[in-house]
Amino acid sequence: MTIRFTLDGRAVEAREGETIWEVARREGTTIPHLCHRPEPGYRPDGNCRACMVEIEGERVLAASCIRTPAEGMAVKSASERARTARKLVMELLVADQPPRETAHDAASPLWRFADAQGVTHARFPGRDHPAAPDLSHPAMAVNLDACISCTLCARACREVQVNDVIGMAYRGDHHRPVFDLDDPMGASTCVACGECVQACPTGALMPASIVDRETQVGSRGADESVDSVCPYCGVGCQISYKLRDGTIAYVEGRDGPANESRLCVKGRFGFDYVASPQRLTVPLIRREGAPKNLDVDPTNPFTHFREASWEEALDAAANGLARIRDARGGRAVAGFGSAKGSNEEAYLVQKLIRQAFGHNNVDHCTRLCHASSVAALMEGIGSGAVTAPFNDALLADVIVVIGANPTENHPVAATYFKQAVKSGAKLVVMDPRGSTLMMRHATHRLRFRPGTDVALLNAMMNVVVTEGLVDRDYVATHTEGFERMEAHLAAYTPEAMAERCGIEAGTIREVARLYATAERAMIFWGMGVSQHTHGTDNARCLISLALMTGQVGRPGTGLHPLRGQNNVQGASDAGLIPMVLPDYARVGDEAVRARFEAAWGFPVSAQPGLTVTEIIDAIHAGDIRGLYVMGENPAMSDPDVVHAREALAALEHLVVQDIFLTETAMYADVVLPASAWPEKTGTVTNTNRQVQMGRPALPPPGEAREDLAILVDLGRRLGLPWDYAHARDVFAEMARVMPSLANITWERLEREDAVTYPCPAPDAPGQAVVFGDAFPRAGGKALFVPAGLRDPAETPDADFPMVLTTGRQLEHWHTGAMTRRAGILDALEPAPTASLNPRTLARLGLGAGESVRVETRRGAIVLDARADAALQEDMVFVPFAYVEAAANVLTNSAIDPDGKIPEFKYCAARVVRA
Ligand SMILES: Nc1nc2c(c(=O)[nH]1)N[C@H]1C(S)=C(S)[C@@H](COP(=O)(O)OP(=O)(O)OC[C@H]3O[C@@H](n4cnc5c(=O)[nH]c(N)nc54)[C@H](O)[C@@H]3O)O[C@H]1N2
Ligand SMILES: Nc1nc2c(c(=O)[nH]1)N[C@H]1C(S)=C(S)[C@@H](COP(=O)(O)OP(=O)(O)OC[C@H]3O[C@@H](n4cnc5c(=O)[nH]c(N)nc54)[C@H](O)[C@@H]3O)O[C@H]1N2
Ligand SMILES: [Mo]
Repeated sequence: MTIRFTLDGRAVEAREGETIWEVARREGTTIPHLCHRPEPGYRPDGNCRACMVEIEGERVLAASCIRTPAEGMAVKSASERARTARKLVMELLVADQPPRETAHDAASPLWRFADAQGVTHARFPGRDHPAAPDLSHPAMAVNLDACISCTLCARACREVQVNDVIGMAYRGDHHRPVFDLDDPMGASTCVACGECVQACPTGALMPASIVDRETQVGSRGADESVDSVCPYCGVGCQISYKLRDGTIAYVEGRDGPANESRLCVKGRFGFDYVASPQRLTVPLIRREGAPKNLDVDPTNPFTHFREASWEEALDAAANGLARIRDARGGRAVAGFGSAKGSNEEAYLVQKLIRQAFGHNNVDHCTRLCHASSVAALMEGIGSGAVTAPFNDALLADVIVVIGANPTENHPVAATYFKQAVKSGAKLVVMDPRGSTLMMRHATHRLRFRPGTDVALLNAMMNVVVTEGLVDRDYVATHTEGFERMEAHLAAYTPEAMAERCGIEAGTIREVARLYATAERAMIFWGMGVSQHTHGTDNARCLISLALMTGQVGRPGTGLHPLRGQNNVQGASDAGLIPMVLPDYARVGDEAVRARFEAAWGFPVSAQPGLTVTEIIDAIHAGDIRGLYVMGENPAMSDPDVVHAREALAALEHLVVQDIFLTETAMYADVVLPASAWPEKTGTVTNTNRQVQMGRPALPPPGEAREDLAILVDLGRRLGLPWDYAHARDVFAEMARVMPSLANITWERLEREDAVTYPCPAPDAPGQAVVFGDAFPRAGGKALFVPAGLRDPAETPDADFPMVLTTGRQLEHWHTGAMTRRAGILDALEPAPTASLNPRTLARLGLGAGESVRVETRRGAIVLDARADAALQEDMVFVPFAYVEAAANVLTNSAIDPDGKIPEFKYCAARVVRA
């Protein structure tokens, strides 16, 4: 229904629910606004009165941000009365501000609108209680003397990000935002997403990087603003880099399809790694005889390396690999590509190995990540990507989050889950660790035993079957193999599984019913599901559960493995996988090879290549002698990393292309200094299947070069006839060989910034929800694949009585290569910790903060104990970001037979006083 009314004498239309302010904006009429933010998720509040308009026949003026028009209404936004009233409001607000010359944000909306209305100073006296600055947080400066109590920060914190840290307190003149119980911001439970800073219209809340520490004078002004995408996680938040004097002064969220202007602490405050003094700025060649170990100081690599020209370094890099190929055959060389780079880079890395070495020994961190999920999804539904975007959680009645910790690892996706709960959705969190913030928002918390997902999920499916909750129509029309599944499930009653998974049968029944009977339910999962020797089985169960209840293919339903790296979806799509070519085309399939051979003009090997951990083993066996690593840090991220490091040291020739002298680069023969994400052009694909455009804001430092250019030069030196001059040339080739990119062109991405695949037409939006009609399997039907119980590869015993689980923290990225060189992030989490239940600590006679030694059959590390009451008593959790206590010294390299993913989430350990 549309409402017709007039705005300043012009006939205009409003959609149902649209406010006068929104219609005015759409019509190009500027109405000042301070307490209102047009971004999705912000509720208009109408408290600041900066947006008042006159409505014919009404005695008082109306706040246009909350007022919806009525049919036939005559609205005057520019009448004398409206303008005078708005100007008075500004004068009153300005009276209470620090003077313009010492404003905390001279470019704030408040000062911009004041200027536009000719308000430079106030005729009224100001408040006499200026607040002292709160500089307790490393990322944000709080200066409440500029606060106008508009409540935007509180709405940002409570309603948009749903972190519930900021509240409005006190009365009258003293009404102002407080953190928790009026704590200093830095001592509060703030997770530093910075949404409040982005929302604040006055400079009361500012990124600390752009206010002077002494005077608190600052400005959000920037010389230039460059639109790009965040380089951290798979959410794919759109950002703007705000540049000043050739550096990134601060970052803001943009209204992208995945993030709708939201960001997390890393995407907002984690960019100074780019400017780290430890950036690689010149090519390096290992000094003759320098030992291959970790005794290299990344601030001074010249003990082990010498500077080289690009010519010399590229020759050395290529010749070393070519020599091995010519002497021992191409299979003696392998490659690791990157999920932190662009699609175009990933595509060229896989092509480089396939074309220059004639085989498929090329893989990347997807192997350590969702390889098992993808194996199960390909087998079950014929496609490895998500069936629906995470934002659709807002449409779901029931949301299941299993083995994922999105408040820390996909924080912006988590905001949608939390918002859904606020508006009534049920949230089921299944995780052995109760410590995840997501648990706090859950309506159903299942803190089950680690490694028992199959037992729990089979029991849930048993309930679905035995209680008649199967969606028989859906099963009949969209699936196959259900009878076998039904028979298989008979043994897995909740009563029989309760002890194994540590969850009462009644709870299992309740959650199964909740999911099965929901109108719309979505499942999100992460590494807690995938990183097991039975990871593929875990994912098979999730797929079966969704299929038998018909919870796929409609809005608000679906299967969503939350993809991890910013471009792991894209790198996988691009074929950076040893058994498949771009778009998951099997190397073993003759027709597939024929198609690629025709497109590429070189023979493609029919033999699947080796995976990340298999390559490490093949190095130990002497079968692989040369390795090219672009943008990965296996010397920290691989399981049983001492074994992996020994392999790196044993190589005849290792080429590492990175932005830092990582632990992996320390073993290199040639180090190629590359471009960080804000220094390059390229596309990335996020967890929602949204292909997005990344743009450069800065040049690479020193002699460092764009990754793509390095790759092309390396390819040429290996004899490849490559003439790509720009990322768009590579993208064009990708679009020719990858059906998934149909109707997505470089020009379109430059124009639209993001397009979801699959996309039906050049001018149509992509398909957000897929498989409503059929699955991309022969016959169009999805397949049920039963999974039985299997123990983790190494279970606790008398010597190693505890379970070690590893994972992440909000502030750090994987191996710490980037975030431990990001000042604010490292200040927030400066040192390695082992989380233990306080009762476990007491049993060991230890206190929080004391040093512990965590040991497994592979090694030992020493680090500080952290108390975490929500951890099970026989578990220890260690994040893997810290080289001084590298969690992967401890982990087990046993792999899942299908996904070939290692068991990062479970091995036997003991913890002792250090
Ligand atoms: N801050 C930050 N964010 C990141 C990353 C990062 O390094 N730092 N990395 C990115 C990447 S690549 C990825 S893949 C994602 C990973 O994101 P997540 O999947 O959230 O990763 P994890 O924290 O490793 O593990 C998730 C959860 O699995 C639980 N878990 C452990 N064992 C089991 C089990 O046996 N069963 C079940 N069901 N759960 C279990 C853990 O308690 C943990 O809460 O994060 C991405 N985002
Ligand atoms: N114990 C344990 N181990 C794990 C996991 C776990 O849960 N527990 N999780 C696993 C998972 S899910 C993943 S995804 C892997 C991640 O494993 P990795 O991918 O090895 O980890 P990152 O630290 O992200 O490494 C990325 C590297 O790329 C570099 N880099 C960043 N940007 C660029 C660029 O633009 N160009 C170039 N050339 N280099 C760049 C960084 O400096 C860094 O060295 O770790 C796995 N390992
Ligand atoms: Mo990952």
